[in-house]
Amino acid sequence: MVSIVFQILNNVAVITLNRPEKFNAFNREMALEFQSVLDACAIDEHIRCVYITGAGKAFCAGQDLSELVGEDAPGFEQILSEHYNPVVTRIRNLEKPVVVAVNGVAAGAGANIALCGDVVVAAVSASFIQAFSKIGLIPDSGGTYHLPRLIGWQKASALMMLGDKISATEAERLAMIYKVLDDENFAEQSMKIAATLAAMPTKGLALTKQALNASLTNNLQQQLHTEDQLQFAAAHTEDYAEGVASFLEKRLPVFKGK
Ligand code: LHQ
Repeated sequence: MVSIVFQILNNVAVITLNRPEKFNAFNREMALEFQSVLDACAIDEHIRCVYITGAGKAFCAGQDLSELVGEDAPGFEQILSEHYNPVVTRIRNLEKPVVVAVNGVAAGAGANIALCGDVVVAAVSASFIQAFSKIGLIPDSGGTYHLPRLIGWQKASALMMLGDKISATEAERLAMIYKVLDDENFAEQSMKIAATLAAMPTKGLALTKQALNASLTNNLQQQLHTEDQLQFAAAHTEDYAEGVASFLEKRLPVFKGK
């Protein structure tokens, strides 16, 4: 692995985008390595939360623009279908919570991949920019799907067209992200959130994620039906039994992610 650092700390998989000299911009290698570590997270049952961050100053500057020129440049169709779309799909379909810790600037596809997280936090000095319009492209990596749903049509439309860089504080105010955290102990504080999630009922969280995904396209009746089915599945997990037992026995629960 060259462009991604992959570590497992207790039950948290830490994925670090690791091309700091390029602000962690995506080249083909990084996109393929990212997919392969997300696949590893999906099948390893010891991993109960995934934490994604960037090495160095930036979170991710989107597509490495220097990869787009020259004879070996990948085609646009290849870039979306083989690089970004599989990453977005994997994060949204992963049956585990994904924390995205935006440690610095998140631009273009980097900004929109950040928005795929289940819990997105940012360092106070971080920023977000829908950089696409500045080079004549349209927002991709699920941005046109997630951003208007997160912050409303008008704000999304203006940010995508104007390409304004917004601060992490503004992103929090707009409800684009969950929370801003201090720069000083950002890694530690954001990892604490991941550790909390990793000790929770993993299957219940995965079913919650599934319900939220379905809600993006369901009507109310369909969603109530989805909740019926997913709640039934949650009620058959060991962690549900432990949750109720520990409450009645007035003790702390020990969830196993089963
Ligand atoms: C970079 C990059 C970068 C290479 C910073 N590439 N080197 C989908 C469909 C198909 C094809 C196209 O792409 C896509 C998806 C996309 O993501 S399109 C959008 C691509 N991204 C951008 O257009 C963002 C370009 N970068 C910027 O606007 C700025 O660099 C940001 C706002 C990210 C950071 O600005 P500053 O803090 O002022 O830093 P900087 O501009 O000085 O950059 C630092 C270094 O990182 C610099 O290298 P150098 O060797 O000069 O120090 C940049 O060249 C390099 N870098 N982004 N995307």
